[in-house]
Amino acid sequence: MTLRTQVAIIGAGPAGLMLARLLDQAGISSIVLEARERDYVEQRIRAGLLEQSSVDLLEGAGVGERMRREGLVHHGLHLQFAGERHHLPLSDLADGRTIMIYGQTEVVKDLIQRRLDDALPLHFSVSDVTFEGIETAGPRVRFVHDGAAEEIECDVIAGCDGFHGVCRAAIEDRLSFFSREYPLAWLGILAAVAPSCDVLVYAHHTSGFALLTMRSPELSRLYIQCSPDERIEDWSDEAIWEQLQLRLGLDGWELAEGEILEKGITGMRSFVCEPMQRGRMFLAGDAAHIVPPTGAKGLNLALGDVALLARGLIEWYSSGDDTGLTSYSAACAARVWRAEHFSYWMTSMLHRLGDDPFEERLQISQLRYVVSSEAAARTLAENYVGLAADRYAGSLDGVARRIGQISLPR
Ligand code: RFL
Ligand code: PHB
Repeated sequence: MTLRTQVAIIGAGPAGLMLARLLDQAGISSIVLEARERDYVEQRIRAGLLEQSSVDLLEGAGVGERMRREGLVHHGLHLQFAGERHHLPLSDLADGRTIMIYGQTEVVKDLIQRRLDDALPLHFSVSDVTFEGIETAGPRVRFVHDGAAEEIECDVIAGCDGFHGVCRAAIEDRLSFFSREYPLAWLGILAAVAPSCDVLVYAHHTSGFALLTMRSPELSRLYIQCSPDERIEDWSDEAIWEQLQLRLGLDGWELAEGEILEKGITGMRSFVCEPMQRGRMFLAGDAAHIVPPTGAKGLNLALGDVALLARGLIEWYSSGDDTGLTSYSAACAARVWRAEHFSYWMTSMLHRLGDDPFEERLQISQLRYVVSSEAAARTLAENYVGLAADRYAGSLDGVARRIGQISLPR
């Protein structure tokens, strides 16, 4: 069967679902195709920290009601190193901006529920997604759903299918890639225990990095640095708690333990592709870039991309002006590269990077600087809560000139 829509969206992660919602608000039609089942997409535990701009976007899109009720607003965080814990008052340092703890799983559930309540097309468990005519004004998407071959005729394809998706691969011969692998991974757990601290604790330790974060007043999320070649089966619950106690431990403070509900290991990489577009295919979120999780930027970047893409599409459909679309990639790149640098910097400052004591002394010196100099603390804070888009105005021109504006096939 041949279906017709304005925007075909590949992937029902936060990027694809949010784009679909923003377009629907503006009366632009879309069909969302997702490779996995609904349950899998809704249960996949990943990020948990939203910048203020992401919170504002969700609210503006009319899907922020549960987040407002259940999300935890934070004004600061703790940095811990050399047996000391220091508070960083993020909001005081960053123009009153706050962050919100609300799981990516919950963001995805809210967006899926809204899409289904609105009775708009969202197909789970699709396979064999392929493309035709990406560089023409009439691209097509072919896929298989419920055993039947289907086709979509559309104006634009939004590649929101994550790092391992098919969209970037379909245009990769014209893209440049920038990447870095780290010899690091995070072992993350979700535990049925009240968070032992009311703010996040980022801990530098000679045995490796640890992070205390949370999902709700009853659920803790905790991470420890491990090696990317380790297997989760080889980590007993006792061994995980032992490392968490060691790395997060502090005189006069206790880390409460609880049942481990979920555990997994995630490798770390930095990756950017440029440009994030070819012809009528636009990439957004993890399909176009990856950051190590230390800066908590992945989800926020994905939402930032689709806010720009939606704006470009709305302008184009309403007035024929394609400036927002042709400069989409350049506009994203400025924000993406800032987040790439911040995530790389946080990662390098906080993880055990080998056995070199020189490296460790440099890290401690940098951490001391961050907690003792207001200028250094402000640098961390304003990047962490998310720099306002207008801060990039100066650099945008340069990036646009370097990458060039990209024309749209007519
Ligand atoms: P997603 O969430 O990966 O969604 C992409 C969706 O596309 C589907 N898909 C396809 N659909 C149709 N056809 C195909 N051929 C398809 N191929 C794939 C996938 O099933 C999926 O549903 O990308 P999106 O929307 O760009 O969102 C990005 C965020 O998910 C990501 O940046 C963050 O979650 C990264 N990340 C973390 N970020 C943080 O800020 N803090 C964290 O603690 C954190 N933990 C994580 C993470 C990413 C992880 N991954 C990718 C392995 C933990 C993990 C395990
Ligand atoms: C999380 O809550 O899962 C989280 C928070 C901050 C990070 C990474 C992950 O830097």
